[in-house]
Amino acid sequence: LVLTPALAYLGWGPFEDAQLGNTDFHPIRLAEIRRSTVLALYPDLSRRELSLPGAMSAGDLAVGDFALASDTRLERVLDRRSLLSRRAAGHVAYAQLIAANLDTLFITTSCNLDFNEARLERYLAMALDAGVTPVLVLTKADQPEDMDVPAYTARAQDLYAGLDVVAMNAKEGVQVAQLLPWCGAGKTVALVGSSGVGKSTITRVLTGLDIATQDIREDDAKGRHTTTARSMYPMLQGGWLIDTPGMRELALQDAGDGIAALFEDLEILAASCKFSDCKHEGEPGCAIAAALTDGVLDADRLERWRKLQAEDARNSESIAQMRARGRRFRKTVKSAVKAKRR
Ligand SMILES: Nc1nc2c(ncn2[C@@H]2O[C@H](COP(=O)(O)OP(=O)(O)OP(=O)(O)O)[C@@H](O)[C@H]2O)c(=O)[nH]1
Ligand SMILES: [Mg+2]
Ligand SMILES: [Zn+2]
Repeated sequence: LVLTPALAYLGWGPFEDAQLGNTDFHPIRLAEIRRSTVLALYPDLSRRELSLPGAMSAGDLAVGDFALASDTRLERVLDRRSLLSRRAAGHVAYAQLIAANLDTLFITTSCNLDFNEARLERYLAMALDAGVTPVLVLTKADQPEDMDVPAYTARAQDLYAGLDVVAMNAKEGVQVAQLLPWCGAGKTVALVGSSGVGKSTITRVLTGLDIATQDIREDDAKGRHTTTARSMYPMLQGGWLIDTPGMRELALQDAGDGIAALFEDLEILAASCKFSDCKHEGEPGCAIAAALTDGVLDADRLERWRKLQAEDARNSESIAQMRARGRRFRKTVKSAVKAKRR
């Protein structure tokens, strides 16, 4: 298989080409994951609903995945360039896949009560962990609450050195056009954020499609979860856009690298504490404590870093434990079967 213009249009590149041996299957991209089927885009731009092979479940797949398929069935998912995932809600610890093969993540929040540093840092850590460029999109700049838009922008920029922050009224096409530098042929971007912040409003502008949006509740500025599935759409200017349902919470897992990247300045600072295992809880020679005293470190940000680290460690550990439990269980079954044979 060789890269063709039609395949390049889907976002297919040399990374995908290199994974193909001789195959008679069609190269495709997943536009939607359903309960037990997927919606696939073919290079001729036809969309087909495909069944899954027995060994594959919808939970193993992400919108944006590149894959090989027959006319009716998905056959093989290719290695991903990037993958966003979170810890799924509920008791059983498992990773929920959000989107694959992204270049950029539009982390969306409004200039109102939705703006929350701790939550935005979770999205940022998730993106950085996956090697995806984060862009912070501030919507409802036409109706800011409690402070002016430059103040929201400044707070957003303080989250991460060099972070691109774009403020807009998402209902105005010319303002949404500020996002075009991250869009265009061959690019894939996704929108994430709380319900009601305007993800689908932005999607309508960038795709020209009539996607459902809905007013938010007056009393608490919260949305109504209008979008219910993650879907990938072609953008007017080229490239692909993934709209996602609003998330109530984002629990991280195995995102240690992303957290370290987001708080790199604190990691560097902590490395110069006197004790290499310094917990920054009053030990002598603590560089973090010194920075707090000097006023160069924000106590709230330090607290958020520690909370995020602790949570990630807890969640990642329980997954490792679960895997270990699974291995022990399989071993027990195996030896029981062996004993029976004997
Ligand atoms: N004034 C104003 N209204 C906006 C803006 N962005 C979105 N809205 C409105 O906010 C409401 C919610 O927008 P949606 O695009 O449906 O929000 P969403 O993020 O897709 O929400 P979910 O699908 O529930 O996750 C709609 O009534 C939009 O018209 C904005 O920048 N300014
Ligand atoms: Mg929506
Ligand atoms: Zn210390």
